[in-house]
Amino acid sequence: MGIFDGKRYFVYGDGLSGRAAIGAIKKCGGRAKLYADADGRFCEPADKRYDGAVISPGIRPTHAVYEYCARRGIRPTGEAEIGFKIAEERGMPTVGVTGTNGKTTVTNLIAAMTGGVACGNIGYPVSIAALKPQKPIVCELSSFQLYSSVVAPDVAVITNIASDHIDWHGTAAEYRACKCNIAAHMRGGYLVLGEDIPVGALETLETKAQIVRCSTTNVCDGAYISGDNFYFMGKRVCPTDYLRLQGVHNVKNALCAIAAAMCMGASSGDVTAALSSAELSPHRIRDVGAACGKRWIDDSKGTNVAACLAAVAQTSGTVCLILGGRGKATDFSELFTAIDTARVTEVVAMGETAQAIRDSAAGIVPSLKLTVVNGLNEAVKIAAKSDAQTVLLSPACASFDEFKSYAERGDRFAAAVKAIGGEA
Ligand code: UMA
Repeated sequence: MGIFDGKRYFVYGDGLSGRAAIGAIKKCGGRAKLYADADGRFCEPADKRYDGAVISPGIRPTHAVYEYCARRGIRPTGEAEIGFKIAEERGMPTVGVTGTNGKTTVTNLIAAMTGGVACGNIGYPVSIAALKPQKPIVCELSSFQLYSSVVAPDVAVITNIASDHIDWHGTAAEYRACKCNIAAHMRGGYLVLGEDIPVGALETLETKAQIVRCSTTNVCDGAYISGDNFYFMGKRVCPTDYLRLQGVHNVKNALCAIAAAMCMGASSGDVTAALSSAELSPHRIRDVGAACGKRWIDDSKGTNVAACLAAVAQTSGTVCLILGGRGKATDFSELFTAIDTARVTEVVAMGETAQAIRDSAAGIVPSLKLTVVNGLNEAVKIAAKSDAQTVLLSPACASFDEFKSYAERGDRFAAAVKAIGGEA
């Protein structure tokens, strides 16, 4: 296949997506060279004639590579765009899923409901998935990917919009605008909107797609709950208690998935089977055992305020909340304004954001008991002494100040709980 026949790209970023893009472009007839920062500095491509630049999602808009492309008239793009182009060329149906939270759960559910392959930001590059035997592509798309890539899925989903990644995008408006990009280039098809999208958050949304709504409370043109059943466009799908995943946020995730999958032609049977066999993502509100007379919950994947609040809502009894890590220009006042201090009786703040968390709590909930610690192990030791019934690690921050990933942070949390006597 030669959709990149005669095309020359440079790929910037030697990570998962950069290496996948190199392979995909070459397999499809093009030429591509890989570059990445050397000693923390921009490494200028040697050759000057390129048809495009594939820039990795972790690279910020302020990086010199974007300025380099602008100066030379080279169009910046992303690995997701390469993947979607290949999928489209091969006639594979495509779904794109974005949003602040719930992306991975919704992506996995839609893939299960449609017999598709879950890929993208989830850790499996879409440009690899698109070259495998034909199946529907169900791609999780981050705001970073939607900054550089032009995609036009058959069905797009925006699960919800809250505040995240402000350090990367510069402003909340820019972050929201990138989310809206998921539907900006669609030539038809469907755009599924989850119910937690604040009025005004889609101010830049322009799309030719048909809007499909989701609601836990009202009958709507899309997926909704009536009585104890899930419905789609007036047709009963299945009882709500078929959904294996717990928590209101997962009911909202399920509605998005039902709407997207049924827009793709999935049957009630396909949808029901997927809802009743769904597995929780690792490190998302996972009980890792009992120790020191309390339950310990790993929500290391809770890397923003909205995710943390959803985790608190799903946790029972009084809670000692472990917060902190690497900030994303996070506004912790959103957390302390919303938090119920009758339930969250204690906070342990760790990592680079510990002082900002302490300052924010002191201004809004001065009576809340809060301890600043150096790192996760110390946080676990302090939490073990609290009076709360549950200890919840839901940091509302990225992990990169102390760990390689949120998964490593969650694994280390579980190990620390085990070390103080944790039992399943
Ligand atoms: N690099 C530079 N200069 C920089 C930054 C990076 O040269 O300033 C280069 C380095 O060579 C480095 C490489 O870029 O090795 C890393 O690229 P990357 O950070 O874009 O990461 P990838 O390995 O390509 O993984 C990316 C996504 N990473 C990010 O968006 C940060 C992965 O999402 C995704 O799974 C993968 O593509 C496949 O699609 C991770 C993520 O944390 C899990 N996503 C964020 C999130 O979910 O919150 C958005």
